[in-house]
Amino acid sequence: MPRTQWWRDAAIYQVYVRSFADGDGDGTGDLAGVRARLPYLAGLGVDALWFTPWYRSPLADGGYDIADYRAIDPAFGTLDEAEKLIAEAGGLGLRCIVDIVPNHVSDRHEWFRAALAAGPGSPERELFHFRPASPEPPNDWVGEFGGVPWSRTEDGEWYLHLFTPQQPDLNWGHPAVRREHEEVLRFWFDRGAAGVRIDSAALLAKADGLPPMAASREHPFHDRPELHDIYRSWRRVADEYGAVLIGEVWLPDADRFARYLRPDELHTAFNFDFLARPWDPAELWESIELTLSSHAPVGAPPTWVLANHDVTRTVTRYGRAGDTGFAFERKRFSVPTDLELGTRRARAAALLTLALPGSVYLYQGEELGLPEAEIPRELIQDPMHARSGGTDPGRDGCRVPLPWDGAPDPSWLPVPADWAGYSAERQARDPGSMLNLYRAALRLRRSLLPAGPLRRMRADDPRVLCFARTREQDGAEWICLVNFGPEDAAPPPGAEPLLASGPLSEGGLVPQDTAVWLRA
Ligand code: TEU
Repeated sequence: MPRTQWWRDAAIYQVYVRSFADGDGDGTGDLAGVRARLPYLAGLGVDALWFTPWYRSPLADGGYDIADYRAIDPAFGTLDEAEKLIAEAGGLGLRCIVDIVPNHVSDRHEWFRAALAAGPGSPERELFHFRPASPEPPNDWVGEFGGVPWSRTEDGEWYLHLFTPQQPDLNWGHPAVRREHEEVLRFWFDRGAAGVRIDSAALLAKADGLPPMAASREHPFHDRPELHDIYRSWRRVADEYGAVLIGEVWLPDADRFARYLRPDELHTAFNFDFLARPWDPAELWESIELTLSSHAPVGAPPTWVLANHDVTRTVTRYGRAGDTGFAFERKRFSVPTDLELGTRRARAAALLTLALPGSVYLYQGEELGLPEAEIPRELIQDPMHARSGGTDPGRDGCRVPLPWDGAPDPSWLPVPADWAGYSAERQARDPGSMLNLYRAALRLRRSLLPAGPLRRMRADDPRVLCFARTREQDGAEWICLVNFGPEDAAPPPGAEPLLASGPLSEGGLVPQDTAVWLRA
C-alpha cells in the first residue's frame, strides 16, 4: 500500500459487526459475514474499515462493554478469523481499524470480578473507582447516559460508571491500567490493525479525589489535562508500528478539541460539529470554516462524519425539523419525517463531504440510504432506552442489520418489511441508487486526490455552497456546488459536470438540494 499518511484523505467505512452481514444465519452479524462481503467493500471504493468492538462481551452496550480485549466474542467468531479477515482485507487494499474502549470494562472482565471478590480496601479495587459504603452516592456527577453514575456492590461499596452499571470505569491514575492498554494496542497492531478508534477518548481521566461538579472549576471528567500524557505514550506505541490513532473526542470547543491532534498525540479525531448542524448553507459553511481553521494550526487533517452507530440515520435526520442526530433530548419516537426530502439531501451531503479536504467516515448502510428504523418498544435493546426511563428510543434504530438481498431474514433487531427495496442487491442493479452514487463518488474522488485546500466560490450567494480544489497531479480544478435554494443555480461557466447527486435541470442547472461535482 503506497502512501504512508493514508489516513489524511481516506474514506473509512464503519462496520457495526453485529449488524453488517450474518455468515452463519443465526440472526447476528459475524466475521464470516464480513469476510464474505469484503469484495463488496473493496468495490464500494473505501480505503479502510473500522470495526466496532468485536471482543468477548456480554453485549450490555452493544460490545462497548468488553470482557476480554484479546478475544473475539463467540457470537462473532474467533481470533483466528479476525486475523484472516485483516489479512484478506489487506489483500484487497483495505486497512483495518479496531475499536479500543479504554474508559471502562465490562463488569464481567476478570479485573472487575477480582475486585468484587477481593472486597473493600483491596488492591484489586484500586484499578476502578470504588468508594466506601454510604447512604448517598459519593458525588453529584451525572452519567453520560443520564442518571447517577454510581452503583453499589453487595458489600455496600459504590463504584463509578459513566455509562451503564455493567461498564465500571477504570482508574487511569493507576499504572497497571496504562500498562495493560498499551499491551492491548500492541496485541492488535501485531495482528495487522492499521490503527485504533479510541472510544470516549476525552473521558478517561478523572479529577483527583472525584470532587463534586459544583466544587470543580474545570469539569471533573471531561477533557482533563492528564489525558494528554496518556495519548503521548499511546502515540509512541503507534509510531513503532506506523499505526494511526483516531479519537472519539466529543468536545464543543474546537480549539480544545484540536489540542489532542498533535504530532505526538492523536493523528485524527471525529468531527461531530458538522454532524450536529441542520441542512442549512450558513450553518454548514460555518462548521466547515471552524473545522478547517481549528485543524490548520496543528496540521491535522479534518474529518467528516455524517452518521455512526449512535446517531439518527442521515436521510431521516435531514428529513425532519430539529433533529441534530444525537440521542436523548433530541431523539424521539414517531417524529414526522419526509424521507424523499431527506434522501435528496443525504445524496447531496455525500458529495459535499466527499469533496472536502480530509478524511471521511461512512457508516454502514448510509451507502444504501437506510432510514432510521422505528423499533417496537418491547424489542429495544439499547441500554440508553432504559436509562432514559423509556422516553428515548435509544440508538437501535440506526443499528438494524443491513438488507443484502430480497426479504430480510429474522435477526437480533427486526428489519422493517419494506427494506427489501433498500437491498444492496437491488440497488446494485439500479443506476440511480444511493449505492451507485456512493460507488461513483468514491471512485471519482480517488482519481481526483490528492488535491489542494479548498477555495470558496460564490461566497456572496447565500443559497449555494461552492468551492474548488486543485488536483495536484495536473492542476485540474475540481468544483463542488450544492444548491440549497428553491431556484435552480447555474454552475460556473464552462465547467463540465462530472457527477451529480440528482437529475440536473435543462441547461445543466442545479436544482434545490442537489450537489454537483464539476471540472473547470
Ligand atoms: O460513545 C460515547 C458517547 O456517547 C459519549 O461519550 C458522549 O459523551 C455522549 O453520548 C454525548 O451525548 C461511545 C460509543 O460510540 C457508544 O456506542 C457507547 O455506548 C459509549 O461510547 C460507551 O462505550
